[in-house]
Amino acid sequence: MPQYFGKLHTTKQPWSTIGAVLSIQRDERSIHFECDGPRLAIKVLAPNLIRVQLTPTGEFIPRRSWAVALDDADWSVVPFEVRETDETLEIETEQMRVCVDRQCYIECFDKAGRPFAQDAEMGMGWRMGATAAWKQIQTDEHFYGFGERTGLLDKLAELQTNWTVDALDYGSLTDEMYQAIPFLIALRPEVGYGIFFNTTFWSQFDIGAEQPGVWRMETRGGDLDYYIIYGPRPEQILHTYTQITGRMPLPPRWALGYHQCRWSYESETEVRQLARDFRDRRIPCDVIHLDIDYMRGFRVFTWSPKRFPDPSKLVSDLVRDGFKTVTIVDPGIKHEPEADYRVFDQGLEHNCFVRQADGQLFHGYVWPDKAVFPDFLRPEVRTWWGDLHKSLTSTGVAGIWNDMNEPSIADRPFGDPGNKIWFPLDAPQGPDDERTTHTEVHNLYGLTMAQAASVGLERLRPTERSFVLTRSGYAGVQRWSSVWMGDNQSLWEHLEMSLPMLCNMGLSGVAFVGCDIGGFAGNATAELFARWMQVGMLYPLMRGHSALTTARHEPWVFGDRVERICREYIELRYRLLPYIYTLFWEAATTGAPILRPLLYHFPNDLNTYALYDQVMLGPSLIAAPIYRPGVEYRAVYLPAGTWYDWWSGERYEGSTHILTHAPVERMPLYVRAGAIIPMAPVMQYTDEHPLDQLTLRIWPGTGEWQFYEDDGHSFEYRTGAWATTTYRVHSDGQQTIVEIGAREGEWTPPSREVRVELVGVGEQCFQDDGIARCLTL
Ligand code: MIG
Repeated sequence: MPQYFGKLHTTKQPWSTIGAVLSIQRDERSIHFECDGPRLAIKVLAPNLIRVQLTPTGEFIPRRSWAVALDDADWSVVPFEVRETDETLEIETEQMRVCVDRQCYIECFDKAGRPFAQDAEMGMGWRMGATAAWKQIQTDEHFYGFGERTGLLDKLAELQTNWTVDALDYGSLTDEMYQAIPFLIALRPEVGYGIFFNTTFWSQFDIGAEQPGVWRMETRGGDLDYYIIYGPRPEQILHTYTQITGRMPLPPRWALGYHQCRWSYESETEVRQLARDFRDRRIPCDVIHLDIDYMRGFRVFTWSPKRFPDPSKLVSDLVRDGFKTVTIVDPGIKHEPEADYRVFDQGLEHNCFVRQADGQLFHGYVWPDKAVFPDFLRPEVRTWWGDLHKSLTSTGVAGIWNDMNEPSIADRPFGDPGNKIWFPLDAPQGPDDERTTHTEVHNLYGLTMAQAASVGLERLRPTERSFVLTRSGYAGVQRWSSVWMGDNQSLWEHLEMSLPMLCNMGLSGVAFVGCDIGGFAGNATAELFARWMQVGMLYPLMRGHSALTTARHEPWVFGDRVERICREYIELRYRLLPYIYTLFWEAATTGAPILRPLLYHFPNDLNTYALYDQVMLGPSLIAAPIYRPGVEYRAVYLPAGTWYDWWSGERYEGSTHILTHAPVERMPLYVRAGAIIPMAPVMQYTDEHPLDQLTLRIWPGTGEWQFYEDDGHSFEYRTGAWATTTYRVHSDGQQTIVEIGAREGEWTPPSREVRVELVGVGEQCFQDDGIARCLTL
């Protein structure tokens, strides 16, 4: 429901609170507070990480491993001190101090004594079917993350509900979205912390909407379980948060190229023509997505014999021309007894489908009409489902796109004006020994479906990395899949919103994200499309897509001028791939976002806190796109330091605001002094040539860059077949010195020349033999 309408007023019981502490016990990792019935446990998992658990009944619900990748026992034990006074108990680690008073109010402090994550007056409480905690909002504190969110960057004064829905027609006021990621980052100068609210039940954050100065988290689960992660910097918070919920695996390099999608390229002929258009027009492209019409009557894991008579031939011809094929897979399986539809037959035989509490098969209506749904919470169902992908991978399909997995279900056949429904909340789900109901695991449907696909693909394609894309997910979805922001619209407002949306995903641990370039619903204009392709070049997932019945949105349909712009920006993407691939590696190893709001690198600069319309691609580039029609000028904020205009080389001293001119051919782009950007020649697809010419584009200043490479497609990097090279630049007043470190790792890049381009100064070349050297320019 749009936030605009606020919350419906219901009669609610007052909250019960925990009451006085009767006794305290300590063990190696935790402190247990016994109250009169309720119990509170505080665990120290790392010097910057504590876990708070409250049970009103005195019985802790056993922990389930759905989102949390690291069990409490897997953290190495860290030293902490405990001090008790009459009023409080203090827990002190190397990085933070936690005070708990006799009423169980929790307050944290950094080493300088600055408070954070302090309980507000209400502290923690519960009532029929809900538990909650209230915390204080400090002056200048702002809130980010929250997973997939519309609107702008900072979520102060908003309500954020975590309940996955098909958010068709979403706009700035939409609350529930496809993803539910109950995680936030609170930031003020010098102080930053994260909260992971470890609940899969319906939950909600109220960031000072109801009561200014107080934020609340509430869940419809019976106990309260959350992690407090001290930063203070966003990168430190994300590092720890992704230790808890996991990090993304390194995708195949081709998945970083341009993807072309439409609902639908609905026949082999059309797909072949599409591929030919890209190559003839010399517009780089790596991936073609096939939407629901490749199937026979929307039956998952089938091909339409009429429209795609020979999928293996098609897919292998595409491979020969440098294209990978990705197919959509929906969770709804056509209810079709005795029709030789083996997916339905097998699923029924092995009892894979979600049933109602009374044991009846649950069904709803989706694309194949009457449909049933696998219970992905059960490991054997995930294995079965994963193996079904063989019907696609055996034809050469290299990636899977999971849609409709909130799950999106109608209560009557498509065409009838029905309602969206979900499984009955009391529908049993999960394995026998962990049986629960849909109430608890609704938010996990997309996550577990993506997990089934990801794990299945690794079994079916054991030597090649695959690509997985999902619409729905929960905290930790990054372990299994990339994510796109569903059905956006061909509107300037949606272009504008795409940057803060993707930035907040990145600040929620999900780095591999994108929005449909050009907008999914509606018809883009030439100008909108050109501007969108410029912005799309920055999206970690760069995919153009458009809906059935809309005008076509391929890069060439808007005439020569827009085609030239699309080509130029897609080419820029391909030239930057060595840099971007290194950012993916960083995301995979540290949890850092790829696309970042400026506050990520400048968390003490209040000017960046609301800045939603500029982004950083990695640490070195700031883009300030145009996202309004007819606009050719815009203000740009350049934070502290020296910055160069990417295009003109003009130099600026930050922090400053400048007015820049950006005709439709230009997306304003700035680069940090001392930046070192590894660049490749333009290729029509990522693996057209090995990287046998590498350019290091360097801007005068002081800087360092660790460049990562591997073969881009196999899993051998996991066993050492990777290479990193550290480059450094500095100046001795007269000259600029570029140091090339010795190559590390066991992978040997192709023999190549490296061109070092010191922007505005000059260039030098050397043969890359992996040996350390020093250049003076
Ligand atoms: O009911 O598969 O968000 O990307 O093209 C619509 C058709 C189903 C919704 C997805 C969109 C996709 C479309 N799907």
